[in-house]
Amino acid sequence: MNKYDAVIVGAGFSGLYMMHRLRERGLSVQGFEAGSDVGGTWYWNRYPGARCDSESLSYSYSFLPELDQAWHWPERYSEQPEILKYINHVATTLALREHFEFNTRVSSASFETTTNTWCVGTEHGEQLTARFLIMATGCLSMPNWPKIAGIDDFRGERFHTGLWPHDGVDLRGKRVAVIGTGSTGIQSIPRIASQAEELFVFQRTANHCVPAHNSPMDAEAEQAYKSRYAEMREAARRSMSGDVVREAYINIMDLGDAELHEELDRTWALGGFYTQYPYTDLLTSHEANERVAEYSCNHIRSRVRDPRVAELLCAKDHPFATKRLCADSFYFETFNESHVHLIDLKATPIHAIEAAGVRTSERLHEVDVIVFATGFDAMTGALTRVDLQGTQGQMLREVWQQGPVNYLGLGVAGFPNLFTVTGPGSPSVLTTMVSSIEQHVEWIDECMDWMGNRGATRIEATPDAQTKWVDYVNQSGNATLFPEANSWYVGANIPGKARVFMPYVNGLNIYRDQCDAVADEGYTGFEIS
Ligand code: NA7
Repeated sequence: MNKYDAVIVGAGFSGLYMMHRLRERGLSVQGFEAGSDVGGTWYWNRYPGARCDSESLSYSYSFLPELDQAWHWPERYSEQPEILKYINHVATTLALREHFEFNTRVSSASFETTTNTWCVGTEHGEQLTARFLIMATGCLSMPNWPKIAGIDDFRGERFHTGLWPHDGVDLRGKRVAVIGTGSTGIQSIPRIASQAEELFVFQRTANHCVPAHNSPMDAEAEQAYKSRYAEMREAARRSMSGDVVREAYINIMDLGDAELHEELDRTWALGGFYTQYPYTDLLTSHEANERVAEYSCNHIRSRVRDPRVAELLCAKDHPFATKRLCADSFYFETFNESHVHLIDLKATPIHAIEAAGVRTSERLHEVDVIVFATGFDAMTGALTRVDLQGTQGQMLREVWQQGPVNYLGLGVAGFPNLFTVTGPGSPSVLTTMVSSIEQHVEWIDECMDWMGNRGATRIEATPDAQTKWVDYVNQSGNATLFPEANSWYVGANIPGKARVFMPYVNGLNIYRDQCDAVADEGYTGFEIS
């Protein structure tokens, strides 16, 4: 059986950087990736309109300053092919591909207490051992196919946005159903509408949405950013959001109606997360939140001609930004087109999928194609699908049945030498992902280096540190409005999943300091031997 210092699972932004760091220190590392090439999220999500909702100049690695200067991002927010091109370039330049085995899922891993190593198995039956197992498997990588009766009876074609065919799908002249109106639905629906002969959008819950205001990259702004890149990167590292936006400096409840309106006009004109980050009380005060939600709905009402449709598109069942805020590019205007129909599943739920289309309580909608924009088993799905077995033979999926537990979002008691990159209990999805990924990868690498220098072979979160961390993460989350929404943040999109608010809400800056303090104090909360 081949023996390695580490196994890395996943070749997205996380796995590639992890591989680079460990290889740079001369460790022997084997990577596995389910896809046929690198890219992770940006490899799989090739649906029409797939675009990052963090700005291009900040959504990239910060450890390649020369590439920062040389790389040109054509748009303010990058489309999937541009990001994949960047990741491919990095993988080629740093010669990372050769350390990964592609088209290969890791299916099992069990910890051997006698040797302090992980025995890792793949779906192809390979077995190998490694001192460390690093799960760089992403937060949104396990597609969710809803359990709708008759789904296999459908005669037409069906696609999940997160598993979109590499050579695209020709929707011209077709009658298309899109099920789901989260970020993915909202990005893809305008593009699909531009091709389809007829489009039926099946909406279960209207989502809060802000304009993206994507545009070609402004040459002057790009130059100005590049001239201060190092400073921008440092500011991002020290921020709550992992991005260079001004944060938490306005209290909504301190503003009168006219002032607030003017303020929201300003942030709506900037678009994207600029509409969320400036406000201190947006996610803690119902009253503040409702004022913003009302402004947002009025924005929608001004863009959609049919008042009945406009009302259906206004999110009313959860506070603003407590589900992942969606960034739209002409989403609402799409419903002004005569071939686009909005079906309100609250009024007329889907009963079944039949050979000819989607049957709601009202009627059969005959279609040629069904697009499932139904999201992911987020944050835990990619970890619990692997048979990860700890020191007592326990499976991670059993340990996490009532919700994920871990320490710092990095390590799990009973699973020594296992690290999760951007695991639940870390800031991850509430930040610009690449910033959080880099923080985790660097922390893990430094920890492994520290252990190596001391001849330590085993590190494990203590149950006590884990309990305290989980309580702290839960309490912090519960002090906000986030848990009120039936979002993937709380696992509500997956039937039977425990309802726990999973991300860490206090910001990347505070989190980073906490992780650094743990390391500086000799990895308190971990047992090292
Ligand atoms: P999301 O945000 O989880 O959205 C999934 C959508 O699919 C959402 O509107 C769901 O409605 C809907 N859905 C899920 N299951 C069903 C069933 N059974 N019937 C009808 N509608 C359903 O996933 P996305 O892919 O859009 O975005 C995921 C993240 O990727 C995003 O937040 C960004 O961070 C990138 P619901 O709201 O649950 O009622």
